[in-house]
Amino acid sequence: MASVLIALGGNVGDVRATFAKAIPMICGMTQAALTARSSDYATPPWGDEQQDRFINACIEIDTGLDPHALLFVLHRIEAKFGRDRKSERRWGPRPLDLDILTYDDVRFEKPGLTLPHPRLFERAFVLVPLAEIAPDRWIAGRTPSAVLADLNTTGIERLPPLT
Ligand code: A4P
Ligand code: MG
Repeated sequence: MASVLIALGGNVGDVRATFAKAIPMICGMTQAALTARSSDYATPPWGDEQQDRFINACIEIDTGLDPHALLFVLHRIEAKFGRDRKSERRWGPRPLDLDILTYDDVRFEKPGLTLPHPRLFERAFVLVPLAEIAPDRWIAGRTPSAVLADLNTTGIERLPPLT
């Protein structure tokens, strides 16, 4: 089994309801156990600022799927929640984005999949939820809590659990 950290994001529709349905679907479709789930966070849009704020979260799962099979399943789940990659712009609005942040200590760069996620350490919207569940995890020689200390987290708001 591999320990995998996954980032969830979205800003179209009821994203928190989407996460609540997508997380059990991820576990079911990858035969995975959920080992950690962060809070949901409201985050200012990054990259393309002309869009609604996002909701972001991170989860940790244990799965037997290899990285490419896992990404294939994650893309299928994104599509089930209405994501259409052909009609969207880079860093633009989307109902659900599922990125593999880390897969055990695997490091590779292949067409369509780079591990750890190449832009992980630039993004407070990823690192704030990640630091909640894995603050001291060594990822390519760094830890989320240490990197986060140097990033601007203005406007990121931790949301109370849904009742
Ligand atoms: N890919 C390569 N490595 C990976 C990996 N480790 N995990 C490939 C997942 N995918 C990986 O992804 C493009 C391609 O990257 C995939 O087909 C896969 O083969 P994508 O998610 O369609 O691309 P993207 O989203 O346009 O680009 P990128 O750089 O992944 O950006 P984001 O972060 O996903 O951008 N602001 C806030 N506050 N919160 C957000 O969640 N998200 C975005 C979307 C922009 N601004 C945001 C947020
Ligand atoms: Mg992405």
